[in-house]
Amino acid sequence: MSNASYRDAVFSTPLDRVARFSFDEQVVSCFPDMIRRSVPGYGQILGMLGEIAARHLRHGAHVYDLGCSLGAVGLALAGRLPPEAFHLSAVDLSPAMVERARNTLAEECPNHAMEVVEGDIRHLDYQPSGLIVLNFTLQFLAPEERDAVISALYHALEPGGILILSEKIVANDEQDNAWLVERYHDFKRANGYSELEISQKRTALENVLIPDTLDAHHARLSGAGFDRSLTWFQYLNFASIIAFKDA
Ligand code: GEK
Repeated sequence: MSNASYRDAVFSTPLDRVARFSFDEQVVSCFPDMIRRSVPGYGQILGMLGEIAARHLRHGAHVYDLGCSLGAVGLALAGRLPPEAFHLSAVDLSPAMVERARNTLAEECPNHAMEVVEGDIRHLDYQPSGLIVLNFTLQFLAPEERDAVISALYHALEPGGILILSEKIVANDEQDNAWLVERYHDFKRANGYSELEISQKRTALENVLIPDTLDAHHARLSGAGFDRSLTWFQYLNFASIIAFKDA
């Protein structure tokens, strides 16, 4: 498959029944365009990830990128850190994503040690790591499966290690949430999505992407053993959290 990237028109035709959203070939080919136009702050989070890693990562540490899609986290880290600074395992459940990520990382960063593994983050045998990134991935697991994954990641982290967790979130207050969702739809309109695309994607993601509140995320991290967690980024109903395991 070529590495060509297309504009996201996945939800631009009126379908009789809107399929559940899945990470298939059609989504993969337009993925970079889709995520940039539909996740507020996506580029800023990736850019800052390199800075955070440069500050926190023990030299030569192992890094996980869980739910790597096309390998953007690996690209961001390799763009900021030299090859000897870290080695990375990028994991994704979707074979189409894994194939593209593997090609991209090998082509763009041949000197960095970055492997791409097809696997399910719910059942991985995690190795000790200094940094684990879940960039908009936990949200696709069923809510009842999230505690066990976060707990496994806490145990995999070395003392002094950090977890970066970026997620679509829901506000505690219904009125606040409605405002955030409305402005999020404005954000998508401003980025060229039509009313039909916005409403069809919303339907497709129903029951596939169930967001937690920031409070629920922090409580889960604390319950898993993390010593401290803070929301370091928020743009509308999208946020990124850093969680620390003390040295
Ligand atoms: C980025 N982090 O560009 N195990 C492994 N992968 C999974 C699982 C699972 N159980 N469930 C879903 N995925 C990326 C963006 S996208 C976010 C992450 C989005 C994978 C799924 O195949 C998809 O590639 C990814 O998680 C979510 O920084 O599409 O909004």
